[in-house]
Amino acid sequence: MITLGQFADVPGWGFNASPFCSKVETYLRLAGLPFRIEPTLPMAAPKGKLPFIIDEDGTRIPDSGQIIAHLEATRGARLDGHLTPEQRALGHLIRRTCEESLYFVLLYSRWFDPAGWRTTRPAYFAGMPAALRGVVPELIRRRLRRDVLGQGILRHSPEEIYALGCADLDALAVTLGGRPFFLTDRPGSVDAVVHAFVANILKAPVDNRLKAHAQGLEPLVGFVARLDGLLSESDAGHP
Ligand SMILES: N[C@@H](CCC(=O)N[C@@H](CS)C(=O)NCC(=O)O)C(=O)O
Repeated sequence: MITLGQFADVPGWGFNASPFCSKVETYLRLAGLPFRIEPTLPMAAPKGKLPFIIDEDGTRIPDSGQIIAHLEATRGARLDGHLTPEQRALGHLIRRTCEESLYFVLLYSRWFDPAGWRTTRPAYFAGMPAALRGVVPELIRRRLRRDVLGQGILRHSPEEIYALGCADLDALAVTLGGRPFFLTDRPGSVDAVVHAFVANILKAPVDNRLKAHAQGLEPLVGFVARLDGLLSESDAGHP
């Protein structure tokens, strides 16, 4: 069976706070591939980031995109085999919007927006021994600050950062329009990507302009509900 190495779900949230981990978990559930979750930390991952998988032959594969490419190549193109080159290209652009743009707004909202940090700090580190809980969160935050300053988003004002994220959400909502899924009438891996980000924004108990904006975008709210329904059905079929 495939082993999925990822963060443990956040206590009280009931889902994975990492959209990259959530993406692979959703892909596996939609594809109907049996897997087990191994809660772990980034230092155990081949490239120092989560998620990674350990395939049945023991191969360790990091990076959510590479994991899905590997599974599509070795398990009979479960979700994306029917896509045309144009649909694949559009999927690529949608994925990049989520992972290379919206992700950093999400990161800001949880680690650097003071209101977000007041919620995420106790939630993310609840399971940590008290002696470490006073130090480790600030150490991680310091490294993340360096990362997002380098990436650039932290150089903007809070208003500008949230405006960037809302523009990504608007573009996703318009791209989806009245269709059930992003590329065809059945879910593909890009739907697992968008779901991972938008559901995370909608469901996390972190209130900010990004979440309020997402709540007002009916196509995206409906999309998350639709995919949640499919995931419940696929879980029922694979106990
Ligand atoms: N390109 C990677 C990104 C994975 C990623 O950024 N994971 C974050 C969690 S959302 C992580 O492990 N961060 C730990 C760290 O930076 O130390 C993928 O698609 O899997």
